Amino acid sequence: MTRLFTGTALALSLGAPAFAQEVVHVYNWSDYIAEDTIRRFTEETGIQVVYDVYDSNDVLEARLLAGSSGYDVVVPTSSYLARQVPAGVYMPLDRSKIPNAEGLDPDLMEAVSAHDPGNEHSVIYMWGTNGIGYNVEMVRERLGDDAPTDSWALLFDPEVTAKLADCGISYLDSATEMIPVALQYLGLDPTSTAEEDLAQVSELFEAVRPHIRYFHSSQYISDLANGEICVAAGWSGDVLIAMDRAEQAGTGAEIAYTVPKEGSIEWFDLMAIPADAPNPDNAHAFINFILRPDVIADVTNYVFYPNAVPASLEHVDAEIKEDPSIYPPAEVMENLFPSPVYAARDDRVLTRIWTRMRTGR
Ligand code: SPD
Repeated sequence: MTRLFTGTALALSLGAPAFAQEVVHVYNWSDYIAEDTIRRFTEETGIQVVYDVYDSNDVLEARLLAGSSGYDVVVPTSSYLARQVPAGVYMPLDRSKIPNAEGLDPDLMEAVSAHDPGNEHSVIYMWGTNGIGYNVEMVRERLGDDAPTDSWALLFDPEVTAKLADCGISYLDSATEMIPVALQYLGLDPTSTAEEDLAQVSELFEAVRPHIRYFHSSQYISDLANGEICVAAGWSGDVLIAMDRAEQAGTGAEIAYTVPKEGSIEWFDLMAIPADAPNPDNAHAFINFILRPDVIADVTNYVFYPNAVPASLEHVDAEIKEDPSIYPPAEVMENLFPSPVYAARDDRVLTRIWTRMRTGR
């Protein structure tokens, strides 16, 4: 989906004289920016924004590796950026053009430097967790009060999923996330690529496959909100968006989010500039604007993901700051592991397992 956030396209199509209009092409995750962020940026800088969205790191990576994507700012997850940097996908950031980066949390940036050495190519946009979104009543009706809502069993135990199949289970369409959390559920190393471990995952997938309604990484937001599905493997903020939509629509659906007790993924999405970006100065200006405390706070308030700018907290709504689904408490944080970085050869193995899960072949 592409959106042009100004009236210039219309003016040109009506035959207005051509003039050099500054532009920045941004490619970001869907449901990941506040309603007025882009408009405010254009009002303040005069730079138009062409804004496209995706819901998969693999889609973003394919476009970047093909080259000449035309994008100036992209938002990969750190574990993907880690393997894209050595492939020369990104330009080093010019920090003199991003003074607001000074306000980034040094501990979080240090954590991310494991994937982007020296934080040379990226700054943190938002971070979050993988977990389970579920419809409290629909799950209780089928599994009773003892439903394992604090466990990956809700998604991976075939006896459980068989009982939920009729109300709808969705999985993220992401091998690099669903396989690590399945390994975690099995009590194995979530980063393992050992043949025998992955064989156990394949067996598990085979058993639950008939009970999964679909594999998609953004459709679950509206489907959870309107009761089309009852359980979703999802990302923290997106499940909170579903909760919010259910409330706004007055559907009465009570949606909850849980980070399973077995442990889960903590991930960071980063802003970066492709090496062949056509408008690198505007890209730096966009990133600098986003990192302004009031601007990034608005995004957090709208998308329910934490950002990495501590000074933004004074602008973040109290109920968001205090929500443990958004800012996990220490005991949950201790149980999180970073998204694994996969080499190309491991990727092929994971993709094969995932294709079989999705298609049965
Ligand atoms: N709607 C925005 C979702 C952002 C999800 N980021 C991906 C994290 C991958 N581990």
